[in-house]
Amino acid sequence: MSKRRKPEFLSPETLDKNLRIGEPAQSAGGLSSVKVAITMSVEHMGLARAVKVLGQLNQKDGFDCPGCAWPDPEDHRSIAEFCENGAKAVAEEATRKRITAEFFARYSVEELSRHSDHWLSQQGRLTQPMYLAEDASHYQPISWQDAFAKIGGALKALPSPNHAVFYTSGRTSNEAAFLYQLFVRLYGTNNLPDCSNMCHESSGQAMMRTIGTGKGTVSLNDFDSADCIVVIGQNPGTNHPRMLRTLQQAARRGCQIISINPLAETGLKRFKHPQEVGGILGKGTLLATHHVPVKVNGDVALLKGIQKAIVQQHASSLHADFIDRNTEGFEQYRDDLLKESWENIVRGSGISEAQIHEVAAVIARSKAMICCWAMGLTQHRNAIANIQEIINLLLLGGHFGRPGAGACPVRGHSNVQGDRSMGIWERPTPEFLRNVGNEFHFNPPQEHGFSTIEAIQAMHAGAVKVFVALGGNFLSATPDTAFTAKALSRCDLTVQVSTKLNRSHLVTGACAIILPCLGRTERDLQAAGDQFVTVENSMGVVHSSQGKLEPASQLLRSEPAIVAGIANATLGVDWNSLVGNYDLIRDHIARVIPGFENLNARVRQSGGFELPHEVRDSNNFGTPSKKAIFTVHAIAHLEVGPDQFVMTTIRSHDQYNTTIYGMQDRYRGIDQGRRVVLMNPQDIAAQRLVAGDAVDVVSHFRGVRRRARNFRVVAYDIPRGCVATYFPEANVLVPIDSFAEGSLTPTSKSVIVSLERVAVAP
Ligand SMILES: Nc1nc2c(c(=O)[nH]1)N[C@H]1C(S)=C(S)[C@@H](COP(=O)(O)OP(=O)(O)OC[C@H]3O[C@@H](n4cnc5c(=O)[nH]c(N)nc54)[C@H](O)[C@@H]3O)O[C@H]1N2
Ligand SMILES: Nc1nc2c(c(=O)[nH]1)N[C@H]1C(S)=C(S)[C@@H](COP(=O)(O)OP(=O)(O)OC[C@H]3O[C@@H](n4cnc5c(=O)[nH]c(N)nc54)[C@H](O)[C@@H]3O)O[C@H]1N2
Ligand SMILES: [Mo]
Repeated sequence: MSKRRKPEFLSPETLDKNLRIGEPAQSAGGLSSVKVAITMSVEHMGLARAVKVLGQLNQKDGFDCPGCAWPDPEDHRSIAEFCENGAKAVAEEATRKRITAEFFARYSVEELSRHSDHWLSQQGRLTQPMYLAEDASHYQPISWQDAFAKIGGALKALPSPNHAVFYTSGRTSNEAAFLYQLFVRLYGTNNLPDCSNMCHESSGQAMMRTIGTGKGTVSLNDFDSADCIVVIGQNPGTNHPRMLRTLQQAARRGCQIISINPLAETGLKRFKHPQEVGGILGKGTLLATHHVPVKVNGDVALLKGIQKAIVQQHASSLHADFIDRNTEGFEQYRDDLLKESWENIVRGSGISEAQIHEVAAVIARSKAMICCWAMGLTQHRNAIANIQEIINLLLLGGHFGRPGAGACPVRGHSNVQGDRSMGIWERPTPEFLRNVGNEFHFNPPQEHGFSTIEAIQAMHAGAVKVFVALGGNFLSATPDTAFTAKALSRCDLTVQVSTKLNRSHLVTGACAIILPCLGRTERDLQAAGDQFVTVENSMGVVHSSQGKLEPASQLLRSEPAIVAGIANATLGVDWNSLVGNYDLIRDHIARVIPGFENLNARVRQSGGFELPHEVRDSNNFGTPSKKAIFTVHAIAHLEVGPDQFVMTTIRSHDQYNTTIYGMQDRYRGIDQGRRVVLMNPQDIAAQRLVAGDAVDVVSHFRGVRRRARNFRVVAYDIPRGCVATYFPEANVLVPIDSFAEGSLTPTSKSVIVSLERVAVAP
């Protein structure tokens, strides 16, 4: 066999020749979303299978959507409790296409890496364990036993357990996550980075320090009584489409909805409920009553402006009682706001004083406000400040511990919140470690482990030699793709537990192993019979999930079984009985993790159960003083040189993170292309460019230039000085050493770039 591919070859960077640009859509949902859901489902699954699978999606006895973490309504689930993008996520997993050993014999790793992400994910489900030997050009089949032996051998050979890293993506079930963290800690390390490090880590850290909890403080019912909902840095129409129904119901009640986003996202303009007659025929419901087109990274300035206006002009709206009784730091906070200049606020946010006053008046009137946010706030250097300004705003009006009000970080992966509850965290608390240690009679390692960025840096420096990923696509999801590729290629062994082929299978350590696992939609038959798993949604509801489809291959194993296999080969532990009956895993969870007591009984109740929530239920803040804390943040202006822009990286309507479903970003009117840079028409003209031009995007950080080739310029309604590109194509530009202070989240939403025109061959 020929020599392996060159590790520096990452992915195709070719210009999208068939790119078509149309007008952004005026409403979300409606007939087109039904059409797309049906077409995609039937294409991947066939009609009969599609009907069967979608009928079980998000039903009480069915499986949890592998898409987003938005909760299911408690008492009014419709027969089709899913959305267009949930249907795509399911089609992607329940596809009838298969990747077999012949496929890997046909394509070398180098050939595979010349294909697009879309092509890779379209090849079907992985069906058997595969092994890439050192210097081999092709993956070859390997038995489960041999694969486990190789992994166990490599882990046992390391001089210290801290030379291994164990990543998790947030789709992993509670049961698998709990076993995984247990194995890793028994092995002797806390090197448990997860996708959360790149996602809502900033939210958790910001809230923990101010309100003493890392989780949101609202439940779905609260949306029924809110009179004002702020959606900031989040695109629910694409990423949490079921939230649009919640917003629609609120809008119909007359609730004010404020969208704060550099882009006027279609999903926040109008919504046509696909399951209502009016949703097919009518104009749809107006959602956002106010749209504030803040500059990228202008949120601290904007939020401070809103609060300054409230404190100065609407002082009577402050909840003085609540502030007195439940908070500290108000005086310094108010003094700082009074000193802040409007000039600085307007320059930092890009929003006029008049519009800030208008929004402030709406918020000041609110008796019950919910603030929802996602990645638009968490992936900046000052992400913690962003989120703490939201907390300040909520505290001002006393929007905690009352119905219809609170903080709502909208989680991404369907069980990312549950994974953290189960102990997937590189910085576990001493109490958590004590509980695990007591239950399993060992001394867990106390030293904090590597987060995602630290793990990449350690691999790059040669200090980590074995990398194991329970799901996800580490190479493409992380920042600085070229740097991360080098980091992974310096490992001796990289292991991916996966359902579908992705780029992390192609950029590997000296040796690599793919372990194919069952997905959410599939039947999980173990010694004691059919098993279900549990997950926790974005609002702390724990419920069961059970797939019914026959597995994509007889060789697939469940994630708990795979973890147990690795643990057995590494530590000699026998977890067969736990894997044979997940109730036994849940019994351990119930004893180790507060809030999960009596898990087996409670999760069998219809719809599951809600975790206790001190802040929401009793204004009991978990800070040392038991009070919520007002915080002060200076407005930081990014250093943007002449001809430079602040670039944010976003998701299209046709992808799930690094999985590309298709080439259409329907709501934004972008078709058949992903290598695009959305830009204000005046900036295009000022750069002497025209829409459609081909450019390289070059990022600038601490004197280092990084280049992403062959993008096309698209004129778009985005504030001047800002541009937007898609994740993951633009990840090569995100510097590994640029991250949020206090959470180490890569700054994927504020990258300083310039554009260089490239000549296109005729
Ligand atoms: N279909 C689908 N569903 C998904 C996902 C998916 O890829 N596809 N991903 C899942 C995951 S893991 C997550 S974390 C969530 C992500 O959900 P989102 O956070 O909604 O995803 P992004 O596309 O990153 O969108 C961020 C939004 O913030 C805006 N924005 C960008 N920069 C700024 C800024 O500086 N300030 C403000 N105020 N806004 C800004 C963008 O215009 C965009 O509307 O979705 C989850 N659900
Ligand atoms: N520039 C930029 N970078 C970003 C972001 C951004 O907004 N901008 N967002 C960040 C965010 S919020 C996140 S959460 C991360 C996402 O990071 P990851 O979670 O690592 O990435 P995904 O693309 O969700 O992972 C997809 C892969 O998961 C595997 N998979 C799917 N289902 C299952 C399953 O049931 N079990 C197992 N074992 N594997 C499965 C499939 O093989 C699939 O190829 O990316 C981050 N990266
Ligand atoms: Mo995420």
